[in-house]
Amino acid sequence: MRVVAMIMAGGEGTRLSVLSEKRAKPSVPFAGKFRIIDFTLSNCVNSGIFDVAVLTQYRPHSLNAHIGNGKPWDLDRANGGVQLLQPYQGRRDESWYKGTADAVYQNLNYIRERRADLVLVLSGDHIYKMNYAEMIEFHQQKRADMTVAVMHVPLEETDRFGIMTVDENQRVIEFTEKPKNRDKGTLASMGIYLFNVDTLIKRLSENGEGSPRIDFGKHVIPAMIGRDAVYAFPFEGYWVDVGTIQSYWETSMDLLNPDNTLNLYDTDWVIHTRSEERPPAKMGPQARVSRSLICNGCIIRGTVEHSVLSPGVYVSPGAVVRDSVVMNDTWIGPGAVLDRVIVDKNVVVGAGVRLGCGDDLTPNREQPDKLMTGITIVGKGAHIPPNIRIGRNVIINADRDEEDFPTGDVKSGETI
Ligand code: ADQ
Ligand code: ADP
Repeated sequence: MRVVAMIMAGGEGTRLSVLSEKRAKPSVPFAGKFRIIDFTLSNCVNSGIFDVAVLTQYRPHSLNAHIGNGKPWDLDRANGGVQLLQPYQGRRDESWYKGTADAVYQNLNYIRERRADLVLVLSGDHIYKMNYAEMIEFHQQKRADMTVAVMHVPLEETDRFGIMTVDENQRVIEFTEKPKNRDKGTLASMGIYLFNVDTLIKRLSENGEGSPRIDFGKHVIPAMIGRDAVYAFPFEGYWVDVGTIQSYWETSMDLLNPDNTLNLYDTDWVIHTRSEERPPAKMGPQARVSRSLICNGCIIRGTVEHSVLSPGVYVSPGAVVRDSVVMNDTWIGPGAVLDRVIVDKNVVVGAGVRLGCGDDLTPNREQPDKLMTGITIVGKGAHIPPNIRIGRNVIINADRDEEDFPTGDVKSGETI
């Protein structure tokens, strides 16, 4: 059986706000030294799948640089390996991927050339560990045309997922994409699909009246129910779609929970990444670090509590970093206090700055749907002048210079 994995990495990812303004969502840093897509890429190779395509379109630079020739994942192979598939750029309007199914459709030749028997469609934004070989075995036992991985989700979240009903054999009998009403049950699609290649080609190639093939969840899967043998493969374990600032922050904090089932230290299921050489993390004489992940190249002279620090972060004496995520090479000045903040790369936090302070939970005025729970975000390369107080649900845009900062404090809910 020849399996080709197609990783969807082309969504706009606007719900991650400034974190995905300059990079595709799958290349947003996560858990200190990784990027989100590392989990899916590692799952592929750990499951024995070495034929992997990554379908990109928006802001692909850091994703391209990160994946490169695929060496960190052992995907730098002459036969198979990893391929980045961009939409054909010649005539932008026509060739842009209109959705997930259209992205695969535009690359059917790649699938044919690889002589695939099975096509595994994956998303580049999910944090989980899964052995796809078990799903493939299930698919073959059921003699399925398509198998979708499923898990139960809380009832109040069913409107974010494809929700389905199955019979006693796990065959899907009903599928509703993002139902508005909560009467469809809680069995959710994880957006992971395994197709027999013939079924895939057939269903993507028919584009008659009333059967568009733009998205898998909206168009292709619902149209298959009843016509094709579609089965639901139950997954048990940790799985999150880190699509929003809230879920990004919660998933980062989950890593610090001693009961978390996403074990990054499992030597039987290593998550691979591309990383630079850095010296070991160094703790100064007054350093106090608890319940945190601290990467190589960090120098800690202050206090870090319940936080995730990427490589090269400097925490000055008297500074406090609490319930926060701080990305590469950010400098935190003496006496600065960070509380519930996500700080992108190469930020300078001036001495004495208070970031994320007070109890005011006014939603962000420009992005109220993304920031309303008290998390403040600092975009890549911003320089925050010393001694100012910045409230909650604030967005500081990337590359914001000290000179452009408003004088005085920044109130909760502002974007600057
Ligand atoms: P969503 O994640 O909302 O729901 P979608 O927006 O289609 O669905 O994105 C799926 C993945 O494809 C994401 O990783 C996204 O970045 C990527 N993607 C989107 N458009 C793309 C394009 N044009 N080119 C390449 N990649 C693209 C889906 C299913 C639901 C299911 C949830 C589980 O539709 O049924 O429950 O995933 O998270
Ligand atoms: P990230 O913030 O996602 O980590 P990096 O700073 O690592 O991004 O950049 C990733 C790669 O993309 C680097 O090789 C960088 O040179 C390249 N890059 C970034 N922005 C651009 C751009 N606008 N045009 C071309 N290459 C870029």
